[in-house]
Amino acid sequence: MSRARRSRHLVAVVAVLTAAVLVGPTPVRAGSGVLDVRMSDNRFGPVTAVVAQGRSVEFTNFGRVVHDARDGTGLDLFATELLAPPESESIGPLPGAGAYRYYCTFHPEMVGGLRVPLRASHTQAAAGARVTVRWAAERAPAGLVFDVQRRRPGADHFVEWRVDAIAAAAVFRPSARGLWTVRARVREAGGVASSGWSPVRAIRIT
Ligand SMILES: [Cu+2]
Repeated sequence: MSRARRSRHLVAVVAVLTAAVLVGPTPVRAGSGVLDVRMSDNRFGPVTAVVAQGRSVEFTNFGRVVHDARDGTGLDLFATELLAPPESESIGPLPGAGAYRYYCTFHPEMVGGLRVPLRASHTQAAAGARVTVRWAAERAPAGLVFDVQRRRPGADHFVEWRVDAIAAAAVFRPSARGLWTVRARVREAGGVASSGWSPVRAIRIT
């Protein structure tokens, strides 16, 4: 290989690596693993699965016919290729805490859900203590925001805590004692398309 060719080759490699860093999926963190979802004829298994923040999901076709898995939230977060058995494809990580429904293009009865929970630095704390509540592994990607709601002890409804949030976490410092619950979702910035609400995270203040 001539020097000129080699340097062109190197430039191309650097360009590809840079593009991978800029647009590639967020790497799965060490020890976080990947959630496996099976496709069969015609269902996903498990139908509803809990996925930790920052984890990817791998769909594998164990059936006899082609399937895919496509985001049904309206946020267009993922869509696998058409997977013929025994192909598999990973998607994600999902942007943050929420409930994400998805479906197969070819089989209307083939629907599934992914639930990403919130995390809290403490599930129990003294009044006035700082509890870090984290609804995403990373800040909101371009075009998306987080909504976070909390429910006071004894209250029958949630109220807004963060709206249009870009940050992935916040410090919660409640003074009222009792059981607080927090939930979050991912929403289109300036729009109404959103994930469903995440499973609630309970924090007991003593
Ligand atoms: Cu299908």
